[in-house]
Amino acid sequence: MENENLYKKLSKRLDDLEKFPKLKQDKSISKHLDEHGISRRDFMKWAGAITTMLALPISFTPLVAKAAELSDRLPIIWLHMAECTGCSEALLRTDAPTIDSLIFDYISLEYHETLMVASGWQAEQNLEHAIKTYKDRYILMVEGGIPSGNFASYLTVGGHGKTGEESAIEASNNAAAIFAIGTCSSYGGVQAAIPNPTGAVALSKITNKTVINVPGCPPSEKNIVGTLLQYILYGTLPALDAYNRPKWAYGMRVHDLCERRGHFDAGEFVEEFGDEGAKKGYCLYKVGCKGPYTFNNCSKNKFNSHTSWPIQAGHGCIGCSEPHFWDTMGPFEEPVANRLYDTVFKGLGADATADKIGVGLLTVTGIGIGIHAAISKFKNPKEGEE
Ligand code: FSX
Ligand code: SF4
Ligand code: F3S
Repeated sequence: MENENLYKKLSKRLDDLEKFPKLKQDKSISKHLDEHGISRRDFMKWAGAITTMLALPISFTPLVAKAAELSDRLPIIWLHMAECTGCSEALLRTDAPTIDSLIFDYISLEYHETLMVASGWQAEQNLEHAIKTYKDRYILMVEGGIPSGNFASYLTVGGHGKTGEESAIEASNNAAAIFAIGTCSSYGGVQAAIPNPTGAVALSKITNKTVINVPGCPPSEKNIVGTLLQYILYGTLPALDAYNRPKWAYGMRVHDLCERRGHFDAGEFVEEFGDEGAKKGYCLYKVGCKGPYTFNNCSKNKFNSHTSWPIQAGHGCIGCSEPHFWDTMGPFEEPVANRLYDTVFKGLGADATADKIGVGLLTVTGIGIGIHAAISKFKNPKEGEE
């Protein structure tokens, strides 16, 4: 019954959205995909996978497909701040176009500095025009940390000499929904690492509006497109965790669904890169894996059309979707447990007892989860509908 009501509610939302004019495309998504050799069947299969990823019943697949179909009704403005453009690359640079990247092609991207043809004055004008025309209707996606305050001029773009901070504030003020794409925009990222010479901050620090964080350096294409489709479907914010990350994507730790987890539980570890354990695919904890402290769905979704992900490739997770990971998760190829034991969890043990790690670390990560859950409870949860 609950699902039936939700189904009706989402259908109604999509019907309303359908009444808005198409912003740019004069073709349907089926045609767009067809031109790239993707069949309707593949598209529905993809929609089914997204439905499951968004924690919706599989019977909602047609709705998710329709949401993708209607993704050209919502204008999107994508701003680049201080970063490496890896977030855009994650979405676009695959050897063959994926459905996720094709959706990105299909949406009405009004402004995207690295993809648009315009440059110079024309580019500035396009941004101003898009903000004015679609005021309070557009989705703002921002990639990169934002040099701010006295350091704002470190990011100055265009002939008008606007700082990134000014552009981001203006674009945020007029947006219907705001997504911080990537760890830099979500928390400051590598720019904000100590000593943070450009005063880089997260997008959420320069606006009072709610920012949905989609961290990862870079985030997976699935988490970017999933967040967009979730918004198209509901028209509201998703349920968020303590760091404003959508719970459907960042609700579990990398460690929880890791393919090497059996080895962790059995106490089978890679002792150094290239050893016998590495060849056998043992757990990477002792060579620095931060999967037990990192909330993200990489172990389930992987990257590049489900091809691989850091741990499958043989390196530990470096905690790239956690706040301040450059400062807190390093050194990347050493276990963090020593520091945790010696500081926060004084005296509980040390990594010198790493052979008993299964038990020892589980206690620590158990506490970690407890803390995470506690923060989520204390903070106003800003629950949306799931
Ligand atoms: Fe790079 Fe995006 Fe990392 Fe940051 O990604 S992949 S530095 S999250 O802002 O371009
Ligand atoms: Fe996987 Fe890392 Fe956990 Fe080992 S410590 S099971 S490699 S996430
Ligand atoms: Fe990042 Fe770790 Fe996933 S390093 S990509 S959160 S496996």
